[in-house]
Amino acid sequence: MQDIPEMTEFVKNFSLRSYDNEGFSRVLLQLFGFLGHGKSSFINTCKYVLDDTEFKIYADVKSSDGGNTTERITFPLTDTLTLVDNRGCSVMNDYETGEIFAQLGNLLPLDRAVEWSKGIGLMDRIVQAERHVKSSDFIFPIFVYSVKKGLTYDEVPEIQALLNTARDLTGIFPVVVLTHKTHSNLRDVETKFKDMDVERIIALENFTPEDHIKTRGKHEEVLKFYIEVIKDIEFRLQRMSNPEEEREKRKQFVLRFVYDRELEKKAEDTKRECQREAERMREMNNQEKSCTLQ
Ligand SMILES: Nc1nc2c(ncn2[C@@H]2O[C@H](COP(=O)(O)OP(=O)(O)OP(=O)(O)O)[C@@H](O)[C@H]2O)c(=O)[nH]1
Ligand SMILES: [Mg+2]
Repeated sequence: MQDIPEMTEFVKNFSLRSYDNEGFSRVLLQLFGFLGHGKSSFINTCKYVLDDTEFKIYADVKSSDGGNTTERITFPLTDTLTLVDNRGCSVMNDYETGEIFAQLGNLLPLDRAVEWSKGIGLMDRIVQAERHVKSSDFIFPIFVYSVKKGLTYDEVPEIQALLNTARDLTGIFPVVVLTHKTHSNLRDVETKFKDMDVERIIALENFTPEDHIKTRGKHEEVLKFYIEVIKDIEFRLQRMSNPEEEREKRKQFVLRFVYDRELEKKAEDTKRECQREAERMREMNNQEKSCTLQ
């Protein structure tokens, strides 16, 4: 399939109804990643290519360094495919990763403001959201990373852990979308992601309000991305249990993740408290000794 109209038709006609899929009706292409790496711009790019009309801003794009998206917002592409702009995270820490996995596992409502909360608060929100979350959604993870930000060796283990957990949660190794492709870091960043065992990497220069001249190469790149994703969905669909069970598994996974993190945090707090206490005792002993000597 090489022809642009043919590829476009293939993507537009893709439907889960053609498969014996146990009740999945929609695919959520779940975008996740750090603040300001180009998730919203990628949505605008995907819509621009598939709709093939003039450039429109569907997802709000920030002119600064990010922190703009505060909700999980859905952007339907076709009857079957919907992009989800999840709230980005600034750093990897226990509480942000728990939140990311709850969003990624589709355990929090769509199209509502995201109020972040830690530990038990997040567990409550997951339970409360159950009424609003559809099991019939098939989850497909897409990690968006900006080449311009670069990637140091120190940052690799954190990202590797994030990608592995996303795979364990969804059953799919995330596709990695590298934005700002023309930046000189491309080779280096791409190699580091390949070394993390990422199977599918697409590098592109997003269409932006400043630059959205359509070229055949760019247009084809995005269509090829869609086709790769569809092939992955087909493969995975044949190996999944029913949607209810899948969602239950994701829920258990995230609740356990949050619970384990809370326990670890408590253990660390207790250890720190004991160390502080020991330090205080030592100081008191030293003071007593110096008083006795005087
Ligand atoms: N040149 C260029 N600019 C880009 C690209 N992708 C994003 N940008 C710009 O980078 C900035 C941040 O992009 P966003 O799409 O808002 O990033 P985001 O991940 O949605 O950010 P948050 O929602 O705030 O986390 C904007 O100014 C975009 O125009 C790209 O591939 N090339
Ligand atoms: Mg955004």
